[in-house]
Amino acid sequence: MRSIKIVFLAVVMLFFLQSCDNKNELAIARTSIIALDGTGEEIGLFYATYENGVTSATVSLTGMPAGSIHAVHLHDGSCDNIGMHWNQGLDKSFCGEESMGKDWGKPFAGDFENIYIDNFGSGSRSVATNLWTIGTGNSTDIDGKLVVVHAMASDFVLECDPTHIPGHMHINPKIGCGVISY
Ligand SMILES: [Cu+2]
Repeated sequence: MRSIKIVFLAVVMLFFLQSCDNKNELAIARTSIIALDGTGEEIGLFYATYENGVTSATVSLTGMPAGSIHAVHLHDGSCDNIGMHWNQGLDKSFCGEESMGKDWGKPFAGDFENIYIDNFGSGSRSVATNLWTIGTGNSTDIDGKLVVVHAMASDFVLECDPTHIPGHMHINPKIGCGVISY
């Protein structure tokens, strides 16, 4: 009887330990992206999953001018008061950093990509990276960060050129924002 109890306890503990190790558990984060022109219109969606150390994020935009290109970055702050580019709280360039074994090629950890809009006013782009996490609570966690859509494209190649002055501000109006929620 005593040995059965011990075996039972061991099994319970094993389950408990497994549930504590959520590294391989799927985490999902999302937000709708709202126009910043005061209409409150939804102009897009952000959806991301985090599993086995990799975050796969998709941003889709609708109702945009045909043929336009829009930079999307993660920012700190709130949609009423958008802060700087989210950079894992680090004061360094991510141009030379690796993501998924390849060059990240963008100055900030939170630089998403440019989204190309088709003739119907829609466009989407997906990014998979091991630079972001969801629900880990550490500096790489994108939960609570902002998805910001800009009026124009970002030239990530130029921004990573060694002759480019770091920290120099690019005038690219913000047209949409959403708070990533896990
Ligand atoms: Cu931005």
